[in-house]
Amino acid sequence: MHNWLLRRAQLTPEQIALVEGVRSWTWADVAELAQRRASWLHTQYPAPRVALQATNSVETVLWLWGALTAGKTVALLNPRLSDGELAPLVSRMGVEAALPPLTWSESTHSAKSKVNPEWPTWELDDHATIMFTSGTTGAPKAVIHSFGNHWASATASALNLGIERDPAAWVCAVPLCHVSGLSMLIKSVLYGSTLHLLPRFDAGIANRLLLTGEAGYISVVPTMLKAMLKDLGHRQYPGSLRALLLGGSDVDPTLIAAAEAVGAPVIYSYGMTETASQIVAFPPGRRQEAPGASGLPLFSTEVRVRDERLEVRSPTVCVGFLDDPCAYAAAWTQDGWFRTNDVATIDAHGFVTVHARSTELIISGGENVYPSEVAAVLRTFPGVTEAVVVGIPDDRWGHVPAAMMASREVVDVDRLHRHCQARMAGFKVPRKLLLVDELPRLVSGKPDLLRIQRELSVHADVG
Ligand code: S0N
Ligand code: AMP
Ligand code: MG
Ligand code: MG
Ligand code: MG
Repeated sequence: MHNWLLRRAQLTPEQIALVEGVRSWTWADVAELAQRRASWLHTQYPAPRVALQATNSVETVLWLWGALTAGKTVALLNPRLSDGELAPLVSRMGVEAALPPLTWSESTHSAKSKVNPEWPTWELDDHATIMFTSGTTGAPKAVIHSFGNHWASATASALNLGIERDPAAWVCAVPLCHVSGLSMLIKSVLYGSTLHLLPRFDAGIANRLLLTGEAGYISVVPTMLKAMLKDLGHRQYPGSLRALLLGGSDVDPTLIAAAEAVGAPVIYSYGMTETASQIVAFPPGRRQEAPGASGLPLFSTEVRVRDERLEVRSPTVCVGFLDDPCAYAAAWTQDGWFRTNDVATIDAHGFVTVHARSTELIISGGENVYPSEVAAVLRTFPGVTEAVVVGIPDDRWGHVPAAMMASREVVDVDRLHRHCQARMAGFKVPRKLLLVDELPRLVSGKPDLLRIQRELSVHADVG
C-alpha cells in the first residue's frame, strides 16, 4: 500500500484539504509540510514511535502525516489528561516526550531539498496509530490500529453513506485523540474531502458551517448534538447536510427525533476505539425500523452475542494492544472474534441494540470514565478506606461520575475534591462526594451499586 497522503496530493493537489478558521491548506501544501516534518524525524528521531499531544490543530495533522510518512507509529494522547496521567502513557510508548519537539522550527526546515523522495511504503498490517482506552480494570490499553484497520473503516462508512463524486466537506469538532476525530482525518485523505478543523467544539461555528453549506458532514456525541439544537433555535438544517454521524455512547431516542425534526439526517452508530470507529450504524433513512437500536453491522463486519456480550469480527478490529499479551488473550476468542464488553441483543432482522451499563463504564460527554481508576485515586486520600464510583444521569453530559466513600474519621470534602482535580482529567472528577460510615452492601457482601447510584442521584454536587 502506498502512502495515502502523497497519493492524494498527486491526484488532487489543488483541492482544499484542511480549513482552520480563515486559513486553508491544499493537499499539495499538506504533503509538503508533512514531508518537512518527516525529514526532520527521519534524521533526528530514530525511535519507531512518536507521541502527539493531540490537540485539534493543524500541527497535530501535519505531525501525524509527517510521522506516518517517515514510517513511525503515532500515539495520540488526550490533551485533557493531567500530567500525572500522561507521564506513564508516554513512557509506555518508549518515547521521551510528546511532539512537536522544542527544537523544530518551520523556518529552518523550509528547503525542499530536505525532502526525501524514498519514503517507506505502508503495508496494510503496519502499525499506524495508537490510542489509549481503558478496560473496566487496570491501566489503559494501548490500542494499535493498522493502516488496514483505518482503510476498512473509511471504506465501510463510505459504503453506508454513499459515494460522492465531489465529496462535501466534513466538520471535525470531535477530538483527534479519539477515533471519532481521527477517522474523519483518514476519510478526508481517502475520499479527497475537505476537513474543517475546529480547535474546540463550538455549536455556533459547527451550525454555521452546516447551514451555509460549506460542510455536509459532521460527527458528534449526544452532548454536542444537544448544544447544536439549542443554538439552532427555530432554524432548519438545509438539504446540503448529508449526514450527521452520532455515536460514542447510548443516546436518548428523543434527541435523535428532535434532530430529525429540524432536518438533520442522523446516522446513529455504535463503535469503539478498538474497532477504529463505528462498526454498526443505521443505513440512511432506516432508523424508524428499529428506533431503540444502534443499527446494522457495516460491510465487512460480523457480529454475534455470547454470554450477553457483543462479539465482533471485522477488518476494522485493532491488531492488538501494545505490550499487553494478557489483555490480548482476554479480548479475542480462539476463533478470532473480538469480545467487546458491551451487553447487546440482535433482533431477527439483524439490528443490534447495545445496552448501557453506567456502573462499569461511565461515558460523560463522549469521554470514558473508569470507576475503578477514579476510586483508586479517592482511596489514596487520608481517611478514605473504601470508595465506590458510579455513573449518575446528567442532562448535559449523559452520565457523570459520583462517589460514595467509607471513612471512620472526618474528611475535608473540599480538599478531597482538589486532590482529584490535581490528579485527573476534569471529566473524571466526581461531581458528588458522599462520605458514609459503611457502604450499603448486598447479602453477598459486595457494594450495592444500584442503591449507591440512587443515593448519589439525590445527593448535592460538590464545589
Ligand atoms: C463534549 C465536549 C465537546 C465538551 O467539551 P467543551 O464544551 O469544549 O468543554 P471545555 O470548554 O473544554 O471544558 C469546560 C468544562 O467542561 C469539562 N468537560 C469537558 N468535556 C467534558 C466531558 N466530556 N464530560 C464532563 N466534563 C467535561 C471540562 O473539564 C471543563 O470543566 P473544568 O473547568 O471544571 O475542568 C468534549 O468533551 C468532547 O469533545 N467530547 C467528545 C469526545 C468523543 O469524541 N468521544 C467519542 C469517543 N468514541 C469514539 O471515538 C468511538 C465512536 C466513534 O468513532 C464516533 C463517535 C461519534 C460520532 C462518530 C463516530 C464514528 O464512528 O465515526
Ligand atoms: P471508546 O473506547 O471511547 O471508543 O468507547 C467505546 C464504548 O462506548 C463502547 O464499548 C460502548 O460501551 C460505548 N458506545 C459507543 N457507541 C454506543 C452506542 N451506540 N450505544 C451504547 N453504547 C455505545
Ligand atoms: Mg513499511
Ligand atoms: Mg473503550
Ligand atoms: Mg468514549
